[in-house]
Order: sequence, then structure tokens, then C-alpha cells
Amino acid sequence: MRSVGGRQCAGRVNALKWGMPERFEEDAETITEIKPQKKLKRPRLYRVLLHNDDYTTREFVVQVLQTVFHLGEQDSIRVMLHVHHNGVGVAGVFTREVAETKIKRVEHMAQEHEFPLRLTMEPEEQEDA
Ligand code: TYC
Repeated sequence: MRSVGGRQCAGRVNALKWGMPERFEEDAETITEIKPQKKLKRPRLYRVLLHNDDYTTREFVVQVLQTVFHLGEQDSIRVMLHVHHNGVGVAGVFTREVAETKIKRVEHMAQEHEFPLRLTMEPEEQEDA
């Protein structure tokens, strides 16, 4: 650790190690930023869509909605029935990587049970920042 203004300071060391924008204290009031931080943009969000089929059991779909998408039992039944009656429905809305991971997890669960359950994802319309 370095000593800054008589106080121990690990921030700069870590900033350099992790490639973070480097900041240092000039005095107690002022923080000077050497490398300007990139403007943080909201990540694009994706709807995970659940598709109906004739073979996957209702119980399995409800179990998936509860365990992977963390819906309560009533919401899970409601979404499952919506998909059963309308062909497609939204299981949840996530960032791209989270959506992809959940889809892979459900595909793996469905394969283990030999169900043809299908999920897809689509980007939500971008709101102006
Ligand atoms: N249609 C299925 C049945 O009657 C139930 C089902 C609902 C399957 C939703 C898939 O995404 C689905 N057993």
C-alpha cells in the first residue's frame, strides 16, 4: 500500500492492477480523474420466450418457470397456461448473457426429460437514454 497524504491508500494500486480509471486524491475535497470514465449505457434487454408444444407436460413447464425464472407458483401456472393457449409467452426479461444461460439450462433440463420444449430470445425495443 502507498501512503497518500500520510494515510494508507490501496485504491491507486488496485486501479492500476485492474485497469480501472485512475483517481487520486489532491486534498480532502477534490478527486481528480485522469482517464475519463466511459459513459455507462444501460444494457440491451432480451425477452425470453417460451413456446408451446404438445408433449412437454404442464407440470414440467411450471417447474421450469419456478426454478429457472423464479416465478411464484401462481405466476408460473398463469404463464404456462398463456403459452398453452396462445402458442408463445414471456418467461422473463434479462440481459443477453443471463437470457442465454437460462435458455441453455432449460434446454438441458428438457433434454434430460426428453421434452421438446423450445425457448427463444428477442431484444426489447430500446428506450431513449
Ligand atoms: N401444451 C402442453 C400440454 O398440453 C403444455 C405446455 C405449455 C407445453 C407450455 C409447453 O411452453 C409450453 N401438455
